[in-house]
Amino acid sequence: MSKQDGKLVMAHMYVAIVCLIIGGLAGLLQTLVRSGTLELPAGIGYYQILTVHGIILALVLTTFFILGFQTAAVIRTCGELSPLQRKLIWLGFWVMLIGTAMAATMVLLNKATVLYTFYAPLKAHVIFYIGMALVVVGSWLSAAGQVMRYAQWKKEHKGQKSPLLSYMVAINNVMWFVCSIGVASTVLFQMIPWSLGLVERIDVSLSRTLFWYFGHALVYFWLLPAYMAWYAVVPKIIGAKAFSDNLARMSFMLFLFFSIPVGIHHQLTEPGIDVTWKYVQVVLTFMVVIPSLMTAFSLFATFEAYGRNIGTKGLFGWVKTLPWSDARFVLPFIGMVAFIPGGAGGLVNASAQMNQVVHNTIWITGHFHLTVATAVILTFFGTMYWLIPHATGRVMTKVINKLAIAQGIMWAIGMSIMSGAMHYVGLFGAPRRSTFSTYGGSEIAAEWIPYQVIQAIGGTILFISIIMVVIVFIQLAFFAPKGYEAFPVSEAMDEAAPVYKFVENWKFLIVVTIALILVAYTVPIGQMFMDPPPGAAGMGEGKLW
Ligand code: HAS
Repeated sequence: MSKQDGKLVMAHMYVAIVCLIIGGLAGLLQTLVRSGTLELPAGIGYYQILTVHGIILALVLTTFFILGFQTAAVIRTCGELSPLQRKLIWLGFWVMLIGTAMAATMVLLNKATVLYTFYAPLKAHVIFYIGMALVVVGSWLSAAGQVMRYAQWKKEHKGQKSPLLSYMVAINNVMWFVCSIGVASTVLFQMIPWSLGLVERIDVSLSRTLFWYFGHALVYFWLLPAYMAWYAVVPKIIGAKAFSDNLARMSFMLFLFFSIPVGIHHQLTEPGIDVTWKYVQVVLTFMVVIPSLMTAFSLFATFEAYGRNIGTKGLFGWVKTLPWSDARFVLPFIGMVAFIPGGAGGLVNASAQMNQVVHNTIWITGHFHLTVATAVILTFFGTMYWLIPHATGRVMTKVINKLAIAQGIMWAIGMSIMSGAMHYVGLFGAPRRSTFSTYGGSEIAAEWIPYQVIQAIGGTILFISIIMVVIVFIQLAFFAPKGYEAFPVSEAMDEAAPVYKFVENWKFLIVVTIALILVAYTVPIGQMFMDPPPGAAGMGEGKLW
């Protein structure tokens, strides 16, 4: 990678690592406060810390890392950026950074304690909303730069199959453009006028629906870069070929179709949305599970085929052939394993009847700590461990590699303890998003306390793991020996097979995506305008339900 592109990628990584430190510290404080072991100093609220934790980790760290990684992936597979494309990505970076600074300032001043799901009825200072809007606009600019590079490649190689990684980046970005219109609309047309006092009331139901139209696709915006690494990078690291290029493209196409028209599965307990539309979106949610199952199949097939090719015997003999002493493999692998229970928990959440048991309990927090905070983030760490030396012209050493593996294992231990306790006690009704309380001496609430202590133990181990990530990062960025670390990209076993043309027919992809969104959302959103749910407009500001 050229020096100037290395700088561009690293700028994103620096922001991501700073976010990890701040957000991780906020997470540690939360588990300590929730378990009753720590009291925050006067003037700092539990929900303020929770807002910092959610926004900095779930929204800012992920977006910067993803856009940096995707930029590197497009450069690696399509070639150098044009000056215009590079400028667009830099512009996007700065706009996001300014937006983040504005939003963060308001949160620190306690003027935007609205959690990372910042829909109504919680209200923030207008500067917070403008800041978040800038983060979205900045991400559009950066994504546009990447998509332009992919389009340029397509133009220069008419009739040829595009590089898999760049195709995946294009899918993720198109999904991002379409879904972030939801959050942009609620911020621009509802939250900003409300926060400025231009309107007295806004429709809470509509605000939540527009947020979740964006919010569920957001989780796939996090997941797909991890899948990019699983499909296209990890096979190269183990010395294998990916199972199938066509299958990978097909799975990404299905994510584009089904990631967005499913947001109402976050609102299954809400009045004001007709049960028919909840049913439709639950069915679509089960459709979005299919590409994940295809991914699981493909990964097993890649690992097993490689092992058998080099002559291992027995049902699981191939497991021994995997590179267990290479952090670039071990961390994403732990992520894959975590995604099995994480995804299974998602199926529970999406099943309407079981959702009644787990909704708004700390089970949900357990679910997303397995999915985004383990499967995705461990894959991102594993990716960082070759991407940073690749961008800075250094190489991984044996000692750093060992530390990186230890970091991944610590993460797995800490998260199993914390997320396990969250899942378990969630089933006994322990609420999410609540600080330490005995609920007036309630016997049931007393049973939750030991599990909150277990969560704090897990959280502490995770924080130690974060310190290890920072050490590895600093080593790789500034002190590791100079050299050349490749950006690993694997070939597929069916490389020579003809590609299914429709997976790259963008008119077809966009028409199907929009048609499914219209089917899933036209009537429920229409009903909100024509027949607002009782009390929707009058829930008032500042209430936390
Ligand atoms: Fe979720 C809530 C349903 C996946 C994140 N989810 C959340 C929230 C977050 C989140 C952040 O239906 C909380 C939002 C909030 O603040 O309120 N989720 C699902 C479903 C899936 C799913 C059906 N979620 C994710 C992913 C996330 C994520 C991915 C982040 C990256 N989720 C829900 C629902 C709610 C929800 C409801 C709302 C609940 C409520 O009431 O509030 C599916 O996509 C999951 C499909 C995946 C699988 C697993 C396939 C397995 C694979 C592993 C391969 C591993 C291999 C390892 C091959 C079925 C791909 C090899 C191993 C060897 C041993 C060799």
